[in-house]
Formats: sequence, structure tokens, C-alpha cells
Amino acid sequence: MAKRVFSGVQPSGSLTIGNYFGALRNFVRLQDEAECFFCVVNLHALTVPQDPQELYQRTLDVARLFVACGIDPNKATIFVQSHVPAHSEMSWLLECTTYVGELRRMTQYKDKAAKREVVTSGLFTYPVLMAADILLYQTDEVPVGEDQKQHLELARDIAIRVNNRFDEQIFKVPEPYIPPKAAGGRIMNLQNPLEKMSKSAENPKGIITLLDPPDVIRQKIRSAVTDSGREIYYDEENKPAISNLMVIYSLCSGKSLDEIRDEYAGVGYGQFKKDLAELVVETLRPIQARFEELSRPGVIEEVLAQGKKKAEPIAQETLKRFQRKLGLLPLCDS
Ligand code: AQP
Repeated sequence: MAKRVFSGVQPSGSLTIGNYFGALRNFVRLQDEAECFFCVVNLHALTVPQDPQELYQRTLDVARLFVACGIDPNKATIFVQSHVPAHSEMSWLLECTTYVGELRRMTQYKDKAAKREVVTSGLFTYPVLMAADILLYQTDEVPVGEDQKQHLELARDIAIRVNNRFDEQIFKVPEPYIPPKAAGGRIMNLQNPLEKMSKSAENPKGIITLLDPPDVIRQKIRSAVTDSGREIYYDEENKPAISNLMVIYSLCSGKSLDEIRDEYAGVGYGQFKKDLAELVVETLRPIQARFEELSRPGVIEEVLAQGKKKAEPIAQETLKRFQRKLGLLPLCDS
């Protein structure tokens, strides 16, 4: 049987090239070799305040971008998290098997909580909802960027704990698929190369979104910070800004980091940035064109309705099985 793949993306902002290279591009590759479930995780986005109209629109836009980036709804199941209530139900059951100490160790929680005055309990328990998303589908592999590694380890720990408790496999123990940093696993912010490029970043100059117009992309790359010196070579520690731009160049062009270093020996940052901007524009051009086509009313809504139909029975089966194991009384007709 083909392996099963699950991954999700939050509609918490306009998707960035970090989301694309770290996650979406691998989703496209995996759809030909696995049974794939790709979810717009709108419940996760609620862990921080969202404008309702924007959340609604972004949920549709993330689904459109899935397809625009090359995910084929005839090969992979694309759906919205809140359309399958089993995610919320499973999350509660797993919260009751997860320790507060485990959640306190999550670095993403610590980072996000440190930036806010008010922290919701949803932000704290977010990794449990993510575990529920993954475990409901008996997932073999989860393609994610490096920032999600710790959450995935927690999902594995929860699955192992539940399986051990009942001495049988209630959940498959999922494996992560995380590209190395130089292959897109962690694209950094253009204004602060020590920080991850995040779609919810406060300063839009530091991120390139998949829907940025060409001139905006050119401007953002032109004003990207660089390191001292004018040589172009990959050195994450001493030249984090240029190393990040080289990774983006490599991912857009297919050239290795060594080839790029040789090509730009003695050329300087200005020309390198100009060429990089054109490469990014050309990489995003077909995605943006396809996105426009998918904006016709009803098109993506139909994809999502079909996706829910395929996802829900699988999620329900796992949920029911776990509920029975826990001693929850079933309805007499279920
Ligand atoms: N900078 C990045 N480089 C590589 N991969 C990345 N991902 C996110 N940022 C980068 C990967 O994209 C997928 C979807 O992410 P998510 O929506 O679940 O949330 P996130 O990881 O918190 O992504 P953001 O963009 O940073 O969102 P906000 O700003 O809302 O927190 C994941 O596989 C992630 O690893």
C-alpha cells in the first residue's frame, strides 16, 4: 500500500517563499508517490487574533495556492481543518494524554508568547491539535519545514504513549520529512537573516509572498540586508544574509551553492541581487497566473467539498476507535 502523507498550512497571512520551499514544493513531489492529505489548518490560525473576514479569504487563498503551486486535487486530498470536526474532538482527547511540561518546552510557543501581551491557552496547546491532525490519518510521513520538527517529535511521543498504554497500535507513529536548511528547510527573513521568514512577520519588507507583484519582489530583494565584504559564498555562521539569498537562488535556479559562488566570483552583491530578483519573479510567475484562474467563484469551494468527503471517514474511523478504547460510551446506533 502507498504510504500516507499529511501536512497542514495555517491561513495566518499570505504564504511566503519559505512556506513554498520548506513545505509546498515537497507536497507537489510527494503526490505522485503517496496518498496525500493537505489541509488548510484554519483552527490553528485562531491561536492568535485574526480578522474574521481576512481569515475567511485567506482560507480560500491558501487552498488556491496549494493548487496553483502544483497540487492536483485528483491526486491529493485538499481540505479545510474546521470542515472535519474530528480534529477538534481528537485534540481534546490527546490533551488529556499530554503533559504540561512537554508543552512548556516548545520553542515556537516560547517565541510567539514572548511577542504578545495576552497569550491564549490555544497557543499553548497548539502542538496537540497538530498531533491530532496527523494521527487521525494514520500518517506515515509529514513534510514540514525545520521549525515544525519539535512539534512532530511531540506527535510521535503522544502516539507511542497511547499505543503503549493500550498495548496495540491505535496510531501510526509518523516520520518527519524535513529538507536540510540549504535545500529550503529554513528560509530566513530578508531584513533579519537570524530570524525565520514568517508569513505573519510585522515588517513586510523581510518576506516575499507568493503573490507579491514583480516590482515589489525586486524592491524587497534590492533592500535585503547583506553581510560585510562583497564576496559571495555560503557561510551560514559568518555570512547569514548572503547564505540565505544563495539558498533562494539555488532553489529557484537548480544550481548548486558552489556553482553560484563560482559564477559570481568578483561580481559583487548588486548584480547578484538583480539576477536573484528576476529568478524569483520567474519562479512565481506561473503560480500567480494559475492563482488568478482559480479565483473564479465556486472552483476552489468544490475542491474543498470533495476533499472533506474523502478526509472525514478516515478521521472518524480513528476517532471512534480511540473513543472506544478510552471507555467513552458510544451512541447505541454507532
Ligand atoms: N521560513 C521557512 N522556511 C522553510 N519552511 C517554512 N515553513 C514556515 N516558514 C518556513 C513551513 O511552512 C509550513 C506551513 O507553516 P504553518 O502555516 O503551519 O506555520 P508556521 O510554521 O508557523 O509558518 P509561518 O509562515 O511562520 O506562519 P506564522 O507566521 O503564522 O507563524 C510548515 O511546514 C512550516 O515548517
